[in-house]
Amino acid sequence: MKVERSRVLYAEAKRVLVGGVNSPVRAFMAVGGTPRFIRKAKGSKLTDEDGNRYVDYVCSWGALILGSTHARVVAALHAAINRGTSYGAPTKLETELAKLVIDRFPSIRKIRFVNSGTEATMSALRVARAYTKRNRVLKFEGCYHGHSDAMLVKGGSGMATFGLPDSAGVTNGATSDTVPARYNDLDAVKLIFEAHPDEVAAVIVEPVAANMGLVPPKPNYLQGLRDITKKFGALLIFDEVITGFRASIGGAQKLYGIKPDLTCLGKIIGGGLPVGAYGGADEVMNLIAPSGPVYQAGTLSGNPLAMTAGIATLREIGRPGFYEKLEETSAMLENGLRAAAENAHVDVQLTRVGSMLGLFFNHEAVVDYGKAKSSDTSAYKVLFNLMLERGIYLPPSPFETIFVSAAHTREDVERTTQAAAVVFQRIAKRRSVEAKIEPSVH
Ligand code: KE4
Repeated sequence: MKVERSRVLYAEAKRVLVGGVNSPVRAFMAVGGTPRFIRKAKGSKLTDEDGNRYVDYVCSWGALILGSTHARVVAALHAAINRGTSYGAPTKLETELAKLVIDRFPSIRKIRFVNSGTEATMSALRVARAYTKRNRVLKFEGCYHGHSDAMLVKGGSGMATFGLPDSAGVTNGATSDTVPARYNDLDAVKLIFEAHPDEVAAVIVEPVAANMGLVPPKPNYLQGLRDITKKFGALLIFDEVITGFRASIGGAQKLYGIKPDLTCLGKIIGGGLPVGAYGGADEVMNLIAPSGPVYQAGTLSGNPLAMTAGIATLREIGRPGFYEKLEETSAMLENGLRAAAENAHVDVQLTRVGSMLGLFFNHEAVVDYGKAKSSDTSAYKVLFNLMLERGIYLPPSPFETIFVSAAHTREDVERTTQAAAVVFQRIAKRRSVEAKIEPSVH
């Protein structure tokens, strides 16, 4: 596969953009090789600057549930752009998108739009602290809530240690009130609350963890978090930046029947344009400026183009049969990948919630970050690169999620699973050769 243009563009980019990219995962550090510079996209396909076409399973990290350049989203943006790109003043579009979200998320009565998922979670934590008048926040290892200081905390047993920064430039002070715990482990949460009964303002969780690979919640796990937070007077924050309108039309909270106190959204509600949002009950959200003492603001928050793309996208996914068709395509992909791995006798854990899939080279079920990290990430690197050569663009990291869009076709899935069958065989063969080389340790 020719990648000369991407190679040249990447070298040029690295002279002026940090690492040649504007978000680290795009640099292919986890999988090696040259990041593909994308020229255009349509439906389920990406085309790079060398003219190579790929079936896209990144979908802008989950934002593009319709696929790229959906006709009605494009038409709506064409009309909107002639009315201006930003006014710094309120528009009826923000109210319209807010209503479309609130209609599907009964836990949300008031919402605030921002420009990223990071802003959404950062602001939700701020208002939770103001509402409860408490300082500590509990998060789970392997869950990602954007890059605000308080969320960049090292893993480790939350009960014993305060949060330690997991990034340069983040002070101990910024993370000392962040308590990390293991995902899918209710006992750890109970111990933390029993140790700090009146100190925890909020528990923030990805209701389906999608940033350590895809790790679904264990049965009753989310209900357990709901019960514990209610018992101790802490708020439960669902970070549904990925799962919102993805896990179901009402997100993970509808799928699992849990009512959080605050919900963070992003990605799909902007249809691929920059957007985030957080929302909840009036009594919590009315603490935010200008109604209350919690300050939060944003120049481009609720901008007319993102609102337009979001409205057009939510209208499309509200059409009858949308999720049923997405479920059918996603199940076909899961079954095809599973059969390909089994035929090659390669131990793969496949997880799926709706149109989100996880693929771990592991012989045990992956239920938390520790288990995810124990997977064979070098095998994932081989899978990624051999599939890329075959025109299948998987997430360039074993700790991301494979996304299916409404634009993915039966042919896309068949092409993907046929490529995977060949690649898994190659991985199996590589492992059997390695096994012969490695000294037997007995
Ligand atoms: P942004 O600030 O990147 O818009 O959203 C942060 C965020 C918050 N919450 C969840 C559950 C998220 O998954 C994210 C961001 N997702 C990653 C991909 N897993 C964005 C990709 C990237 O960092 O380039």
